[in-house]
Order: sequence, then C-alpha cells, then structure tokens
Amino acid sequence: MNTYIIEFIKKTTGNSEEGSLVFIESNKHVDFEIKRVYYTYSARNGIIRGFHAHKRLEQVLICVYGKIEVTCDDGKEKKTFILDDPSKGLYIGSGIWRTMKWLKDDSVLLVLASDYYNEEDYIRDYDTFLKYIK
Ligand code: T46
Repeated sequence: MNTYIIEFIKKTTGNSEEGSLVFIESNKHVDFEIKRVYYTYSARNGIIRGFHAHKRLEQVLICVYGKIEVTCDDGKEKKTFILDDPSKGLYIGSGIWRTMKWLKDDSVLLVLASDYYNEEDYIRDYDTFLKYIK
C-alpha cells in the first residue's frame, strides 16, 4: 500500500520547557511540491471524517495537536495509523480510501497536498472507488 510514516527533523534546545520546532520543505522532506496546506480543527472525540479517495493527489497528514486514527484502504488491504506526534507525518498516495477518526477533542490535522483543491479528483463513493482501482 502506498502509505508510509515520515519522520521530520525536530529541533530542540537543551531546555525541554522551550518545546520543539519541526520544519518541512517541498521536494526535500516530502517527495512532492507542496501546493496547498489546510488543517482541520475543533472536531470532537469520536468524529470520523474522510470517506473518500483521490485519483491523483498525494498528501502528508500531520496531527500537530492531539490524537487521530487514520485508516487507509487500497481495496485489497486496510492499514491503521495512530497520529499523535507532531514530528511525524503519514504519506498517502493516490488511490487510497481514507478515514480520519478523532481520538481526542480538538485534535488538529494539518495536511500538505501536492495540488490545488479540485473536487474532480475526489472519489466519494466506496463502490465507485473499488471499480476505479481495478
Ligand atoms: C483529505 C482529508 C485528509 C475546499 O474547498 N478546499 C480544500 O482545500 C479542502 C481540503 C476542502 N474544501 C471543501 C470541500 C468540502 O466542501 O471543504 C469541505 C470539507 O471537505 P471534506 O469533507 O473533503 O473534508 P475531510 O476532512 O473529509 O477531508 C479532507 C480533504 O478534503 C481530503 O482531501 O484527504 O482531509
């Protein structure tokens, strides 16, 4: 399945109370040019979003606050990832059905996308998705 975890470079000072800094550069820390950034927030624990796949879009999902479970499905197998570390991202390639479940109130999902928003690139019906990937 065309999904994997990316570990970003994390900068910390000697003082843990000062926190950490993560930076992400196009074509360097992610394998595509970042054309769009969006984020989802203010969702309650238990909420599930997604239920779609993309024909061409590649994305990296980062839970910058809280805890989110992401399930990826390529029509043959399903993989579940827990995102709860802002220094890690989940790459999701094209042709993957995904759901994102909030495991903590107000978790924030930051997404880096390889292209501009285009509703034509979405497959929002599961049976259509299964036919598309065959
Ligand atoms: C994805 C997951 C991880 C826009 O107008 N522009 C945008 O850039 C985006 C991302 C969405 N929208 C509109 C489309 C819908 O009317 O915002 C509304 C909510 O989008 P959606 O229901 O698709 O949101 P999620 O959280 O289910 O999915 C989003 C992305 O759409 C999707 O590409 O992979 O996050």
